[in-house]
Amino acid sequence: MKITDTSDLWWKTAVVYCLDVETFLDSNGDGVGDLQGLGQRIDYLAQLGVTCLWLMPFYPTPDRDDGYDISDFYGIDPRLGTHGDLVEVIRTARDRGMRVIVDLVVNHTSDRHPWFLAAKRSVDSPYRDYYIWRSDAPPKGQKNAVFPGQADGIWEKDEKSGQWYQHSFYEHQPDLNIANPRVRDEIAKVIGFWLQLGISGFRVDAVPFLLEIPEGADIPEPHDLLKDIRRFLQRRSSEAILLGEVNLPYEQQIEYFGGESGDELTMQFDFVGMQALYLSLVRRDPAPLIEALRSRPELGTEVQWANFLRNHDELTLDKLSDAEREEVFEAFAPDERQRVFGRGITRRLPPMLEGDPRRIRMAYSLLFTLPGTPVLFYGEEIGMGENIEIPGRQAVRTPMQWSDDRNGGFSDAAPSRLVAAPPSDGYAPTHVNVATQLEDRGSLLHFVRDLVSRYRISPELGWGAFEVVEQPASSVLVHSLTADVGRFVAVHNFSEVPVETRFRLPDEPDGSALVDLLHAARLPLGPKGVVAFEVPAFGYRWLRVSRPGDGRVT
Ligand code: TEU
Repeated sequence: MKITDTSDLWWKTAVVYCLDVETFLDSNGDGVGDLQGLGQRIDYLAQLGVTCLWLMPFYPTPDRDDGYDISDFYGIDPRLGTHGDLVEVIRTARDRGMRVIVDLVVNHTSDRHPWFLAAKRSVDSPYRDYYIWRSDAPPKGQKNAVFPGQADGIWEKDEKSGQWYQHSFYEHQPDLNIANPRVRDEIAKVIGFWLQLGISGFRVDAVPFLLEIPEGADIPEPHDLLKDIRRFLQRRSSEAILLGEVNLPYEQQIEYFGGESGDELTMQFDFVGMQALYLSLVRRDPAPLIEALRSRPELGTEVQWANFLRNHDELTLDKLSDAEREEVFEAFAPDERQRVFGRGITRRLPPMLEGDPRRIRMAYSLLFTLPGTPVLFYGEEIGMGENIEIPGRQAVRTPMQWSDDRNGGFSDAAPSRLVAAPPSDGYAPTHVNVATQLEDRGSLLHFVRDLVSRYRISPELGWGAFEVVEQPASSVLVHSLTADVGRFVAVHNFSEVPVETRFRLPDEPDGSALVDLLHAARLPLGPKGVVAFEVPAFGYRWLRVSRPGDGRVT
């Protein structure tokens, strides 16, 4: 047995699926999705090939930030069910080979959280220092809140004490003071609680904000706090992970992995690569993505990138230059209503690509072949669109579309009682739904399933060393991932023009061939490892190097 047994690091080759319980399936007809509903769809997710469910916040909440404003870290929102229902979900998922991770939102609480209520009641309350206060008015030109236009600065006055509390996000989300050791103990207890219920880790919300230490606080290096959290997590559960939301440039992300020692976040979303990918899609040119991937730091064995095309927030373009952002806006969000915060797009992928199945499939093929672990947002597998009638980030948070029945099979409630209205355009449930696509072998759902199953038997994708393979076609990206199990070569044409690609894999032994994993085909490598073929408009190929006698059948 090797010291790093790859099967321990399950998350290096996981297929993560993010969903919000309230928009997945409503089992009791009140218009709100619930845990029992989710329980009924675990088999659907298993059949899709998902190996890790990420549940967005399901805690008690005044619901002014879609559940990211939490009023009890240990509870379950009563609209969604009970702890018993959650345990059933976790257990059923585990039985079908799926782990569950949950959101850990400890940068802030809701202003309805009992800690904040107590903190406001008296400056002498033991909970006062759970939050961050200043006694004088914040200076003009202060730091802006994360949601421009929705919060004015990051300080809000508490009328009773005349002091100001810090909130990085909405005014109703006071920031917790992580410099206070009692707050750190609370966070550890929350982690311990959910682990004990059987979850396999956390998606950690807004990590850089969490590590922001109030001015003048007497505290060691903030990253030591993250290291403490990680140590605690691993003591309680060796398989558990921290998947961090760190929307920062690559150089800074390295610090959140814990640098060389890799002892902070286990995984981080690749926001930079995601944004470059959109610029590449707009330009029909892989160059921006190639540049990002080349500058993406190589990681040690025990950490990982999480790749995604869309998440529940706006498609942020904040890491692009102003001109590049404008370019993506013009192509993918021509209508002002499709933009938010001056930096992001409130749409899902298929409408941005004008519903062109070739482009949509090419984008998902890319997602699954990028070095790392893919993360899907619910509904991506069937090509759901957004509801443009709903302003802001909520537009992409509409109910899962199960069938062409009323409410898309999501709920029996009157449409007016639904937690969110499905789109009524060409992406309405009558046109886009699971039931219809299950019956159609040529559907996007079956396509994504095929990608998932191929991803799962190609550990090179999660483990391999990345390399861009040189070839002459400028609209084509050929990249390879090499691991001890073998070598994977992916080919993607970003343009509508079919083009010939020709490349060399000089180090492969004589008699090697490329096996096409998506279509039954075998391309022998010529002398010096040369191979050439035509890539169709927006085409993609998944190729595995088959070496003489390597014994692999797939
Ligand atoms: O988002 C935190 C965060 O920093 C986001 O603002 C994200 O980086 C940004 O949208 C990209 O431009 C998390 C959740 O994902 C979000 O839904 C919550 O509203 C937010 O925390 C506050 O809890």
